Amino acid sequence: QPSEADWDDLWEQFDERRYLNAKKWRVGDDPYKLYAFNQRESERISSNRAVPDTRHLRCNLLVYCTDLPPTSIIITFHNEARSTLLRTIRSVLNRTPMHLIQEIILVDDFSSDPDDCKLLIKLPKVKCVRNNERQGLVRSRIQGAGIAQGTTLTFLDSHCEVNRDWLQPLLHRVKEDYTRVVCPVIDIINLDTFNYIESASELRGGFDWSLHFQWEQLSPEQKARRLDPTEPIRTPIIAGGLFVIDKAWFDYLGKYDSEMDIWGGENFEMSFRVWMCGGSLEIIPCSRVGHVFRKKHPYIFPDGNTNTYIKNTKRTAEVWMDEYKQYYYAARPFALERPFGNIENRLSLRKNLQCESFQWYLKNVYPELSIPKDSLIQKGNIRQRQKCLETQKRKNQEIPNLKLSPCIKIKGEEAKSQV
Ligand code: LR7
Ligand code: MN
Repeated sequence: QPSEADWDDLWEQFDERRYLNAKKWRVGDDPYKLYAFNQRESERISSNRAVPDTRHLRCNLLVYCTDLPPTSIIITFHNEARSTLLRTIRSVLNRTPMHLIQEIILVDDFSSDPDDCKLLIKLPKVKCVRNNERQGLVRSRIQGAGIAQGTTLTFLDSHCEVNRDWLQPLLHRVKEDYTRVVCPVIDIINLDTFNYIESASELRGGFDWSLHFQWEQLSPEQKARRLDPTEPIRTPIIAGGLFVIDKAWFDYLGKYDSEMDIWGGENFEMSFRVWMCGGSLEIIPCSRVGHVFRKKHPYIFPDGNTNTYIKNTKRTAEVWMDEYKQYYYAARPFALERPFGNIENRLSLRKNLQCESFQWYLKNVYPELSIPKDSLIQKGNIRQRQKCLETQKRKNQEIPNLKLSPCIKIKGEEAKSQV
């Protein structure tokens, strides 16, 4: 670890004030306008600030492998505030043993100002690559992973602050078993005050059939079974932004679905894939990282928010959810008619990896997700005397024609709904 004096030298060379001052909030401007959090407050807070140690006391008793391999930290961003981006990096440099950092790879996803990223390469370990076109976070992460030299990849959002000893417990779990994909507990950095707030640790990731992510309390039984508060929590899904994965395992599992745009859905795709193809997901209570949670996106979605989310989740449903995708469509009928690109590659990936079925996932990983009884989608025939409503598949068209014709397709099944 560099000495205190060396650090001071480094920061002087970097000239933090110049970096921050060039893009400062100005009196009279709406401090929420550019980033959907309080830019003014963020700039008032030092990049070097301490954060409260939010870990359980018992975490101090744990001992981690001493020969953990260094990791490549990958941070992608599109028009991130300089103050938060810098604080993310500085918190990493301050609170991570240097020998565990292979490099910090910043992927600038075509932000308006290339200097946001470029000026940061003066900092130790920091590299910067820039997309010459907006790619979205998925392709940006693939890009970052592609140049990573470490044996593990550590992904972070661009507005985080890591807590004390955050990295060791994550790397330790992956070293023990490379098929584990592990996340810290995500503390809350308040978007108005930038206070660092401890979040509940007995939570895991869950979702509903519309593929909407939500944090879930552990059930009373799950809580009762946890004798040790430092024990990892197996989670059906990860929030998406903050995790460590073995690099070879990431590559082997098919990285990410590179056809996913801008934001959203990739955490479902990755979570289903990891579980169904032989890995596991867990949250490590002794690792804590703060994140600025926002209420809206500060950036533009070229194809629109909803369209993009639907495209990404529809690709997930089509590739990974088998017959259960009907419940996704029932929850999001709008998705039925939306284009979602070609999924051949992802289907053959799934086949080659010989992954389990979605039914297996539901049974073994997320039995709490109940199957809707009154789904909007019902099976049956629509019938008028001897005639039935039948579909005629048209070439090159997803939605078939409907017409009344003699009921030929009925095979013993009683019509459920009659006209
Ligand atoms: O076009 C883009 N290009 C990018 O590089 C759009 C975004 N980004 C970057 C962005 O600068 C940020 O660093 O991608 C990161 C995530 O975007 P945010 O911070 O605007 O979104 P978020 O915090 O709501 O994102 C959560 O869900 C996303 C779904 O696609 C990703 O998985 C994020 O990584 C994820 N963040 C977390 O998991 C942190 C905890 C939040 C929760 C729950
Ligand atoms: Mn974020």
